[in-house]
Amino acid sequence: MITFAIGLSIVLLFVVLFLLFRIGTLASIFRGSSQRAVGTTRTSNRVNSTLFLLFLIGGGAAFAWSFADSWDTMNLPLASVHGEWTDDLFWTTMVVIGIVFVITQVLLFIYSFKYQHQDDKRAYYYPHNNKLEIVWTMIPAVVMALLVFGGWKTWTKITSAAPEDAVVIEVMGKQFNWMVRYPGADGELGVAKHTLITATNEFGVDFSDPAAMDDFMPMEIHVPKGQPVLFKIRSRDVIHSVFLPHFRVKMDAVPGMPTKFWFVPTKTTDEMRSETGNPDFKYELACTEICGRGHFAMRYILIVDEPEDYQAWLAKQTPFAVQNPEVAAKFSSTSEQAVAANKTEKAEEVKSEL
Ligand SMILES: [Cu+2]
Repeated sequence: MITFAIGLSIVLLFVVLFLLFRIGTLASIFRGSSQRAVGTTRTSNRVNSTLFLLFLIGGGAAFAWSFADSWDTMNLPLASVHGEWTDDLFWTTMVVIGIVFVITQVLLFIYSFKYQHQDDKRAYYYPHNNKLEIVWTMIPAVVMALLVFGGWKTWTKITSAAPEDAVVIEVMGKQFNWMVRYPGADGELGVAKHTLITATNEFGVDFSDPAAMDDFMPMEIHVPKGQPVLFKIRSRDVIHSVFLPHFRVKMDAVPGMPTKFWFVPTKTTDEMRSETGNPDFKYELACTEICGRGHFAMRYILIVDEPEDYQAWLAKQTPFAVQNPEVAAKFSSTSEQAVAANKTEKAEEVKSEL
């Protein structure tokens, strides 16, 4: 509140100063002292044009500093195959638009300074030039078309269908954590419905589906190095977004609309630890959609193993149906209608808890 009050007083102070300046100018015009008015304009011209120049220098320095300062956090070491394609695309686009940005901004501010009003100078009247119009329309059009075409090609490659042998993992976002389900030995995720969600059966897995019986939900994601991994993404409530910055993976988790993303990890967690020199390094799955007040807490650890370590980890996992036999049992013992009624009740409970 105090900050707001201070901010408001500063704004009001500026408004008062501006009005005083305006009144001074108007008064001098009414008094008929045109010389004074011109004098004021000349001063304000000089002040403004100098400010333009200072803004160019100050803004340029701040721009360069912010780039240099956050370089390491912006450019995380890369750990996936398709990440190279997206990085190439990103940097090509960045260089092209960066060059244009710098040239246009420098010219804009320098010209504003150089061609400020001077009593003895007249602007050169130059209304039209077809050749010039064609050149500055064609060049950006061609460059933009090439960038868009390159982007489209990369996007098509990245979003193509996942290979048959991809490791399938379901990632579900909810307020406020990620939940992860593996298909188990059969390689097939059991059917899940949001109407079946309960406090225990958080995924809403339908355990009358045989494929669901070996599904397991680990506390960390493990994936094998060098093999394609397919994320099947869902959301239980609002829009979340799956973000694995080292793998350049980003895909929204949308309620009612399953999405997917596949990638091939190229560096194990251990390799990344020695590359970064950080013995505590861990790949992280974050939520990159502001999804509510617990958004910041949506963190899940992902570990890239050598394929044999991954197999060893897989062998140690216990299916959910084995860990929670009472949940799975309800699906076989109760009639379907009773189950459905029970579920709706429980789903309501879960909702009110949220
Ligand atoms: Cu979220």
